[in-house]
Amino acid sequence: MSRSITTVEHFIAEQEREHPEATGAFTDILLGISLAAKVISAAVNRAGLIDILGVSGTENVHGEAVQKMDDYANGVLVGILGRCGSLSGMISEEEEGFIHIPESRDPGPYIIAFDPLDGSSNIDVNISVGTIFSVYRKQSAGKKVRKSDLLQPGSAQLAAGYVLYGSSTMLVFTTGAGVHGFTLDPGIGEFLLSYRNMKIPSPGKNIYSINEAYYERWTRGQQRLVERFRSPPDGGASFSARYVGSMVADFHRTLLRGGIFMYPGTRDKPEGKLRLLYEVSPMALICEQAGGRASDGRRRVLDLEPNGLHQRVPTFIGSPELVEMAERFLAVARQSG
Ligand code: AHM
Ligand code: MG
Repeated sequence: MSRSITTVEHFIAEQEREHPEATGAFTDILLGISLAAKVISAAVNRAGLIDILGVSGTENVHGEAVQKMDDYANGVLVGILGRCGSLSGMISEEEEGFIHIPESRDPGPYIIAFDPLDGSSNIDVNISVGTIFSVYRKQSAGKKVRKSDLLQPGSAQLAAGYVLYGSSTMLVFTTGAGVHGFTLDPGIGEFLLSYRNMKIPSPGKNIYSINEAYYERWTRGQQRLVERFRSPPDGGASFSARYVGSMVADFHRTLLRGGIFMYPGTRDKPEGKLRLLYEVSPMALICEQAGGRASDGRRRVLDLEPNGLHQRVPTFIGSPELVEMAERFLAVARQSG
């Protein structure tokens, strides 16, 4: 074997050796996510067979209820992470309230927020989906989980990452010391280090990624920005558009190739669609760790103080110069009314 192989388990253990103050509790969470990702990946890969075995939400040929894939992914994460002993509780896109750890267990020092299967409607058409997660330290003392433990700004994240169930399954995460990517080798069932210290190209490819069908509902600043991408001034670089409609896939491309991914507010929904705690904040930490920028159009995403578990936020994320350009266009349009 000519090249050394590093599994995610090796990599996490190495990082722990470099940070002797680490308790191991945090490692349990990352290993739990890696296990859950493999279980969800196996299910996503078999999703097309549901038509043969039974339709989601109904019964399969064996008379067993078939769960929707996002409920299934949620159950896997809650089951595996709930048992890891390092968490005080969980926040999931699939559940309205905070998920408590069973009282029989001592609460751990961390809180995790996740979107179990983002873009899940894309599964029906065999397009990539993903899991997104974000880990915080519980701030208050004692067993009780307080609002201030749950609603922390993104800058307080200890770790963030995503799993992309694409043409291959990838786990990408940061613990605040760079962004690292692991590809699942389905033959041996291990995530192997495939990208160490990922950096977003800057300047990268001139790619803008947005659902342009909402053009008429955008603010004037947003319209002008996209008009500028479509018709650059004389001598200016031209742009391409790419939009999967699955944030993890659109973000992953942006991280590797550069460009800007946007989900802005519209005149009727100024807050946009994407959720701060478990979609935008984790991607913002990854993006900044890779040298990129993430904004709500006015402010740095990581500085936003959340006001609810499922709060939405307009999103501009990617190569720093393009995100700055978006902020400038929006500011100019605001000032000129
Ligand atoms: P979901 O959490 O309900 O799956 O919605 C989030 C997804 C993102 O993955 C994606 O960026 C966005 O919705 C696409 O929305 P739209 O269809 O409005 O472009
Ligand atoms: Mg989602």
